[in-house]
Amino acid sequence: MSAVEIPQRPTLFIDGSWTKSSDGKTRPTINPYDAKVLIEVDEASAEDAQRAIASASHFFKTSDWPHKTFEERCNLLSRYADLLQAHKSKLAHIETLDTGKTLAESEIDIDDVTNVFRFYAKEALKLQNEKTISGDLIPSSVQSKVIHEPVGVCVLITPWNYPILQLCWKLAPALATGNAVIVKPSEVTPLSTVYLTKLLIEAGFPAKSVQLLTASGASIGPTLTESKDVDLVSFTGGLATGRHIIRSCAETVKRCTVELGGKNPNVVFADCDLDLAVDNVLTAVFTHSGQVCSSGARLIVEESIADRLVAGVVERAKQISMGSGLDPKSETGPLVSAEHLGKVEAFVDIARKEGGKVVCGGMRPDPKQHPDLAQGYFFLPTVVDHCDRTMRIVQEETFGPILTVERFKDGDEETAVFLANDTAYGLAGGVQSKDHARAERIARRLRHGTVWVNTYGAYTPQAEWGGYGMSGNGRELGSKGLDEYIETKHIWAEKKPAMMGWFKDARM
Ligand code: TXE
Repeated sequence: MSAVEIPQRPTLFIDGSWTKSSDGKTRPTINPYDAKVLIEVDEASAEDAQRAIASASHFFKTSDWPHKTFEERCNLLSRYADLLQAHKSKLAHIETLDTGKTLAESEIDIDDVTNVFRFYAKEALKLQNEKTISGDLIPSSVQSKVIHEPVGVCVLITPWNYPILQLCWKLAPALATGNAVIVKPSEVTPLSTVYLTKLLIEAGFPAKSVQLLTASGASIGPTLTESKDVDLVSFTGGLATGRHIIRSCAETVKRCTVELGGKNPNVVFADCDLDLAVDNVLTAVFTHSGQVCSSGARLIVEESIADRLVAGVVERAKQISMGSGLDPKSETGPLVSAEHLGKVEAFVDIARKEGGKVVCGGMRPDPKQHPDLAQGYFFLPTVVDHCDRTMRIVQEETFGPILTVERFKDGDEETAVFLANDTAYGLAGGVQSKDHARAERIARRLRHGTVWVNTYGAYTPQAEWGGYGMSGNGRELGSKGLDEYIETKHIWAEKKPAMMGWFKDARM
C-alpha cells in the first residue's frame, strides 16, 4: 500500500460538516489493480440525501452566495485552481489507486481541470456585463436589461472513468454562477471526490455551498432527481441510467443535462500518414483501457490500406504494457471493476458469435505469463476485424479496450460518412487523411459533437463538449457550459410611469 493518505471516514459532507451515514452503512472501495479493499466509505441513506437537499435549498434561499459578485466567486475559482496544483501529486495518487488509470493520466486530468477552473474564473466574469436593451423596439422611457442568476440547487452525478475531470467540468461553472451543489460521485470511485470536496472548503467556498453524498445511484438517486427542491441535475454516465434520470426529472420539470457516452468512429483514408494513423487509432481506443466516452472504438478504413493498418495496430497493441497505474512502466491499467470486466468479456463472446474475427487479445492476460496481473481486472487490448454495421459489437458501447474494424471501398466517401454516422450516439469521431480539404469536408458531415482531424482525444476548456443523438443533451465546457447553470431574467423598468390605458381610467 502506498504512503499517500487516502481520505478516511466520515466521507459525507452535509450541512457544512463531515458526517457518517444516518444508518451506519458503509461500502468498500476496491483497488482494481489487485482487487483489495482501499477503504470503507460511508453509504448515504435516503434520509441523508434529504438532509443535504434541505441544507442546500435553505442555503441557496437565505445566504448571500447567489448574490455575490461574479468577481468574488471567480476569485475562489482561481484559488481552487492553485490548490489543485499544490495537491496534484496526492490527488493523482488517489485517483490512480481508485480507478486503475496510470499516474501520468491522473496528473494530466488534474492539469486539465486546473485549466478548466482558470478558464471559468475569467469566462464567468463576462456574465457581469448585463445587457441593456435600447432602440426602436422599446419606448425611450424604459430601462430594459437582461441579467443572469444561478439556477438554484444543482445535483452533479459523476461516473467512474474520470472522477476528477467529470466533476470539475460541472463544479467550475456551477460554483462560478452562484449555485448550491450536491455532489454524488460513482460508488465505484468516490475517493478523489472526497479529497476535492475538502479542497473546496479549504479554498474558501462557503461550507454549505457544497454537499457530498457517497452512495450508490440506486439507493439515493431517486431522492435526488425527484425532489422538488432540486432545480437542476447534471449527469454523466451510461445511457440506461441517463434515460431513467431524464424521466425522473420530468416530473418536476427540472433542468437536466446528460452526457451518455458514444460509439465513436475513426475514419481512416488511404492517403493518411500510415504510421501516424496507426498511432492515432491505438491511442484513440486503448487509452485508459477504452473506458473513455469519446474512445475511438470503431475503425472505418479505406479498403486498400485496411490490412496494413490493422496489422500495424495489432502489432503495437500486443506490445502495450499493462500493470499497476503507479508503475511508470505501465502504459495502461486494469478495467475499473469485476462487474465491468465481465461486461467487456461478454462483448467479445458476442462479437465472435456475430462472425467478427478476433485478431488480437479477446481475453484476460495469461496468469502464467503475467502473475502480477492475475488478481486485477485486466483485459488485453482487443481488435475485432471484419465487422459490419449490423453487429452489436459495432453498435453498442463496450467501454473496454475493443476496436472493431469496418471497411469501405476506395474513394467512397459517402459510405465512409454513412458508416461513421450509423450509430444512435454522436459524441466524437476522428478523420485521418493528408488531404486537408477532404478531412474538413468529412469532419463537417459527421454528426458528432467533437471531431479530431489527424489526431485524437484532445480537448480545451474553451470549446464546448457534448453529444448529438443519444450521447446526450446540453454542452459542458466553453461559454455554453456556463449557460447550463444560469437563469436569464429580463427586467423592464418604466422610468416615467403613466396610466397604461387598456381599461377605463383607474384613477382613484
Ligand atoms: O454507469 P451509471 P455504470 C457507460 C459505459 C458503462 C455503462 C454502465 O458503457 O459500461 O455506462 O456504467 C449514478 N439515479 N458509461 O453502470 O449507472 C451512479 O451511482 C441517479 C459511460 O457504472 O450510469 C454513478 O454515480 N444516479 C460514461 C453514475 O450514475 C444514478 C461513463 C454513473 O453510473 C442512478 C461511465 C439513479 N437511478 C459509464 N443509477 C460516460 N458518459 O463517459 C446510477 N446512478
